[in-house]
Amino acid sequence: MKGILELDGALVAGEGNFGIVVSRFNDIVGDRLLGGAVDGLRRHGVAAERIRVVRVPGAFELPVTVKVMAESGQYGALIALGVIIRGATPHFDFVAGACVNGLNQVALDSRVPVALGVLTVDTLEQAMDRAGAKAGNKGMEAALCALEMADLLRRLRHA
Ligand code: INI
Repeated sequence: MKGILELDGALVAGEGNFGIVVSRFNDIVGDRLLGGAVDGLRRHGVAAERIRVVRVPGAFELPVTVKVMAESGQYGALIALGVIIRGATPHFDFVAGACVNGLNQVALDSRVPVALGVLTVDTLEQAMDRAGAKAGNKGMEAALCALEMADLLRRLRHA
């Protein structure tokens, strides 16, 4: 619109490193999310040397790990990948809630964008569908979000 400053992020490699934290729990799916995320970054020109992959036991461990990385000042954006599958007990809700709320808090506190590539699903089939089968690859989507947000926040800081 005329006279109005509009800003958004571009899907560019930009500068700084990209950190990917992936949980080993349900790693048959997690590895596919990781492949999608790395592919998304590489296809947009991010050199392999600028990508760091860190593995944690489960989704519950993602926030503290992402927080330490965010506080290091080495990353333009971080990508959290995991798979939480609903079981017969309330455990799913506790793990999923702590994970998603924790990741959000890290992004707000650190001002480093955190892309949420954590699947919360009812079945392994739903997870596979979202990790490269019928419903795209949420790891790839998270990587594109990380690229866009890294560029947007860089622009906002310099606007
Ligand atoms: N971790 C996951 O990443 N996904 C799950 O589905 C899951 N379930 O269902 O229990 C899960 N639990 C482990 C949790 O993330 C921690 O690693 C564990 O509690 C140790 O802190």
